[in-house]
Amino acid sequence: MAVRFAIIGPPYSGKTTVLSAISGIAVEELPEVQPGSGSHLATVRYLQDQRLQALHGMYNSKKTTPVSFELMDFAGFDLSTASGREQMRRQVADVRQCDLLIIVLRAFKDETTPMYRDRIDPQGDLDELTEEFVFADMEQVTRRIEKLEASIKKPLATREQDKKELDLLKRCLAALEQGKPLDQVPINAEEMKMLKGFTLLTQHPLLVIVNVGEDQVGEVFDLKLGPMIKGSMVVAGKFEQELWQLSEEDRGTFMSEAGVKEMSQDRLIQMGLKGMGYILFYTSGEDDARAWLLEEGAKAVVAAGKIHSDIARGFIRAETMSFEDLMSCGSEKEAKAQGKRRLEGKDYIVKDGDVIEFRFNV
Ligand SMILES: Nc1nc2c(ncn2[C@@H]2O[C@H](COP(=O)(O)OP(=O)(O)OP(=O)(O)O)[C@@H](O)[C@H]2O)c(=O)[nH]1
Ligand SMILES: [Mg+2]
Repeated sequence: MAVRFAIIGPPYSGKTTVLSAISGIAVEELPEVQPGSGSHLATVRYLQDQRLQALHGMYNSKKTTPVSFELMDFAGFDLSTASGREQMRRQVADVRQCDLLIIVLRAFKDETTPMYRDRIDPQGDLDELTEEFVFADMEQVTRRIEKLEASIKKPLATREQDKKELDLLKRCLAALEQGKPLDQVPINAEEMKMLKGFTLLTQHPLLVIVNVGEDQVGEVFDLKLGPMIKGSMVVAGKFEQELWQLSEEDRGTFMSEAGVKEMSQDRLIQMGLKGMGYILFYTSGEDDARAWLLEEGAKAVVAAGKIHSDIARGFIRAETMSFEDLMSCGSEKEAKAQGKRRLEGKDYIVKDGDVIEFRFNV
């Protein structure tokens, strides 16, 4: 399944606008998940990948294939009413299935857009939401603890395993009660597997986007993010959404006038990859310059398998250059001449930005 980002936050914070600003897809064209639900699922192609663009330029490839991600935009979480909380509960099951959660907070001022809780308060909105996540996880963990406590009293075959799980969950609950994210709880590999099935919200990497108006670009938002949040960025959602409709040249003019240095797609994806523990490697040639997504720490043979299972099966070697070496040499030929192209085996740990040609035999 594709890697999926959830876009969540209070009502009217500009989640759908930000989705459009990140993906370049106009709001009217966003596909709805369930008609009338107000949630959308869009595919964002990482077109602003600068390394990929540079490879395309160097190899003069006929095409480029960026990595893509799914962005799932949810209806606003209204924690101020019972029905809103109920609606949030229903949506949380889908949020849990996402790989990365992006919280969009409103900082823009606009009289025509209703204000959640009659205020514009990004810090307050963030604290409310993260607290709610901790509660939701505590509830889930507590339910399971109760079940396990009952079951270990019985002479079941699963008793030893249940005891281990109970011990783990009690430690997790204690951390949650102190508002600590679970990545601060010492958890071994076996326990990690047990915990995975719960898809707890606070175990997801969380990022924050502060959605500002054009007039607020450059303003500093000194948010207290807390230990749960992996990173934050300011995005002028509505402004950037409109930029996609312009020619490249006009876009540049508008951006410098507003003081917007870069489009947000690149920064968000970089931050997201880091938060999730993914890297990118590349394959490049006359036909196609292509980016591939890989788990950090994965071996060359695993990278080969991302392209095709045959390449992994018949793996001989991975001819590897770092992106920086390749660029500083100016061409693949020169990189080879300078000994910058390494012959790596199956167990080589692929690095972010490696440009690889796999040799295989099937
Ligand atoms: N002025 C201004 N308006 C914005 C900005 N971002 C969003 N809006 C407006 O705010 C309104 C709500 O934006 P949406 O993107 O639909 O907000 P949302 O968070 O998806 O809303 P729900 O899904 O209903 O919770 C729209 O009319 C947007 O045009 C902004 O940066 N500046
Ligand atoms: Mg929306």
